[in-house]
Amino acid sequence: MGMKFEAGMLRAYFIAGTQDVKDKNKTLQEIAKQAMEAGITAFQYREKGPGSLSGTARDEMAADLREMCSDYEIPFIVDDDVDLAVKTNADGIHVGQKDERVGKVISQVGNSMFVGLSCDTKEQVNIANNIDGISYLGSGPVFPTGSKADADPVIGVDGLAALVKVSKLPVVAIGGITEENIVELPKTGVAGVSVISMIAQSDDIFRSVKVMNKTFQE
Ligand code: TZP
Ligand code: MG
Repeated sequence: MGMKFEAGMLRAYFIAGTQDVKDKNKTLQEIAKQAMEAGITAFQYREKGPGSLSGTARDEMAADLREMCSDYEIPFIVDDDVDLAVKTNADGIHVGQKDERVGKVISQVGNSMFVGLSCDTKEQVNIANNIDGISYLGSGPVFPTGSKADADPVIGVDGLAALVKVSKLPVVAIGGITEENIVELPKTGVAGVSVISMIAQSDDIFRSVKVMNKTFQE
């Protein structure tokens, strides 16, 4: 059994894979370690798209990051890959609408880890509301993102608020969130934000993580 899900885990949620490291003088492990020291509340390993690792290199990276999360007592969440999640003893798995169907994932992982699901529309949220075994929802992209080539259309701050309103589960915002536009999000009722570039490409990871935690402090 991994860490039990709590909504506070969604406050400052960092998502990253090797493809998100643009400064070739840095490693993903170095960036993740700084983010953990700075106080992120969850880490998702998402190795996907151009520049991502596969095979043994990916498994070794996952094992490194898994161990760091354990050391810092931060939930380790795997994007989209049940086998990798099971192999690494992940605390959680996150799936999208286009990934393996969430019901199948829930039955595969049982109660060994928690499950997060991305939802873009109110219809998807209503379906998720009636599925047992989902712990939290991720939104569709709130702002335009440079980190996902096949991202769904932007939903905007109003679209985000509409999803939160119908959701029975805590919602984490995603997509194009910066230290500037993050101030627009608490009024929507989201539990927090999940970001790639705001941390992976930050010139000051401590400052960036502090902004996330301060914006959503209880
Ligand atoms: N899903 C929807 S947008 C996105 C993902 C994985 C990318 C978010 O990255 P960034 O850099 O925080 O916009
Ligand atoms: Mg996905």
